[in-house]
Amino acid sequence: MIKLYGFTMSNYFNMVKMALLEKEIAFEVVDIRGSQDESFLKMSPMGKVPCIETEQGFLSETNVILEHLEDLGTGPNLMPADPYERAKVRELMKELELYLELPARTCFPEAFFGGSVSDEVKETARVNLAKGIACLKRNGAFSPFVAGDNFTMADVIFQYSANLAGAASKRVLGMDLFADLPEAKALLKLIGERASAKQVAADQAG
Ligand SMILES: N[C@@H](CCC(=O)N[C@@H](CS)C(=O)NCC(=O)O)C(=O)O
Repeated sequence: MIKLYGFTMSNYFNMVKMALLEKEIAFEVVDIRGSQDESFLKMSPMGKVPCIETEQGFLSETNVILEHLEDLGTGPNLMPADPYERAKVRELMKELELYLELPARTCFPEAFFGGSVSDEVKETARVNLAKGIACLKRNGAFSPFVAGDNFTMADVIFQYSANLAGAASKRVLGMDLFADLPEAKALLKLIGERASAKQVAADQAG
């Protein structure tokens, strides 16, 4: 059985957990934080969570794990069969990580961990997040899911990036990240109603 390493407050961990639940793949959780311990680096070379342990070995990096789960070929399809459509979903997955998650993450120390970030970091985050949202507005379908009619791996990433990015932007930048993209707010709500999202939320609440 697949082992999922990480902790419930990690949004990346929750992406993989949602994908496992959606694809009805049996798994067990190993509650662990990322670290630079030699033993952990053997499982996850950058010392980050999540990583998974399969019968063949370990895998890290969330988008790679999500694609691997799809490649196992079981459960509901979370990627389109058509190569171009599949690539478009991958494009959105990448855009969400690079242009939404990562700029928002620069504000996390102040938003969630009791630290503070400099005005320079905030200004850079504000500019980059505005570009990321513009990209999502241009490239996302939101009909109702990020890539179109069907729930895909892009929605898995969207759910756990957009929720924290929205909260961090509000707290640190005083910015309503999705003011110009109400479809994103509606989609967060829609995905939040799925059984997988409810399970993730329940596990988070302990
Ligand atoms: N690129 C990684 C990022 C994962 C990540 O940043 N995980 C955080 C927890 S949400 C972590 O392990 N941080 C510990 C660290 O950076 O040392 C992925 O896609 O999985």
